[in-house]
Amino acid sequence: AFSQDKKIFNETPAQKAERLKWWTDARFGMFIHWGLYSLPARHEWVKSHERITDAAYQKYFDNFNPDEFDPVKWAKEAKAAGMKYAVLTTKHHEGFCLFDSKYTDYKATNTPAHRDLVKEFVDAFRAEGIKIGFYYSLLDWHFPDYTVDDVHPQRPPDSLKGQQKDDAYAKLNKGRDMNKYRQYLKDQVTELLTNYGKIDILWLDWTWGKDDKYGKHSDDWDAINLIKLVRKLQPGIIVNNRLGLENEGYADGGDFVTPEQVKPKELLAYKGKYWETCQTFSGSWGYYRDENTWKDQKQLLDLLVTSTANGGNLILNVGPTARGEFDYRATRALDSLAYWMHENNEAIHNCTYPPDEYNIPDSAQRLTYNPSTKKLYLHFFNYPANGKYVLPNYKGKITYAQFLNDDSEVPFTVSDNGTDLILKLPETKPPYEVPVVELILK
Ligand code: H79
Repeated sequence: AFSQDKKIFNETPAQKAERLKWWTDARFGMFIHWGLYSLPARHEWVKSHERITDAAYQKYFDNFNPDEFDPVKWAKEAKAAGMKYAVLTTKHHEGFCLFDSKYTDYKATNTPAHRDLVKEFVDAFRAEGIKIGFYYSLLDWHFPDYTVDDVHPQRPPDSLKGQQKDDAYAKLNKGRDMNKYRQYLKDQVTELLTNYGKIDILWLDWTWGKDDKYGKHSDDWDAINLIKLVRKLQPGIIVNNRLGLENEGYADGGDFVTPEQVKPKELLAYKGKYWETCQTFSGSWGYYRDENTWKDQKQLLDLLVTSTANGGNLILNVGPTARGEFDYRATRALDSLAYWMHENNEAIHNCTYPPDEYNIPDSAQRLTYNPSTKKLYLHFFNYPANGKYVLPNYKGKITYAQFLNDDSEVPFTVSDNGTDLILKLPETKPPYEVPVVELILK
């Protein structure tokens, strides 16, 4: 065991709770992965997966021409779905910058797009009242001084082992100077946190596990000085936990943990922490044309409601096309959430898990709770047969029950044992997924 009590900042738990309040209230955000990888349209890691050279990747830069890019449309779709913040990839692992950086030519302004796309994103989302987040990749597969590691497109062949492998890395990295990359990181983060007004979230991605020999660690980013710089430039900002500082024993090296692409069941483990699960519609983050297995509305609602019911956030990803649009599958999925959130957003926003006395043993359903209004929301993922639903030990705890979508009454009676309540729902399930019953507490 190592101590987790080293501190970088002087902030009390109450001060942290206050700084993160809008975010814990929000519960639901949009991730946007957009870059040159939208052109090959087969995963944002394509350059690494297929070990593509800079020369071979150049065609995507030369042909990046998002003629349908309209972030006002994106922002309206996010807002309709009940998303309160949005995090855009200003630079992903491929190294391409959507913003106009002084420190590189590898940026949108030098492509046929000819514009600072980050600026247009910020203006459009801010106008809709959506909080602004920047994703910035710590990895960089374009910057010449960034050393080759075990996911770099130029890594040695997997067949090499032991000394041969070490020699191959040494040869590849001769003359590469990570000091130059560390400076670039700080310069670009400074640009992002200086030139676009108030930035609400910084999402840095990612750092290897402690013992990964051919990976990068917090020192490779000069992580402590980097996060100090971030908080100095934007004192109210919220930063994720992927600088590797938790491994070094710093509890405040990031504000929240980031379970990526985990199943709803696994989210129970994070209750009591600040957390956000990041999830895709289909598996890939970048636009993937031929990937056809998409989560349906009920699976997406399971992620959203289970997150809220365990005191965490969901950030759901869209990978816009190379033309700059959400494709029809993404739009259809967002519309399905907008439909549900239009009726049921009160059971998500400003909600968390209820006090223990309201827990139910039925793990098929979910309970969310608004501590300010003291309202309890019962989400039916598995509709009870004959509409009869038992709430064990609930006698005397609630005064009234109704469907949240239409305020129609849900009558209840006390069970024969004298301690439980029995809700009398319609015998057949209402014609939409995940109906919510609002329980008015005594
Ligand atoms: O941008 C998307 C992906 O391209 C990128 N992150 C999302 C948001 C990504 N894909 N794979 N990875 C990152 C590998 C990293 C896995 C991690 Fe971890 C899981 C980083 C932190 C948790 C492995 C385990 C490294 C540290 C702990």
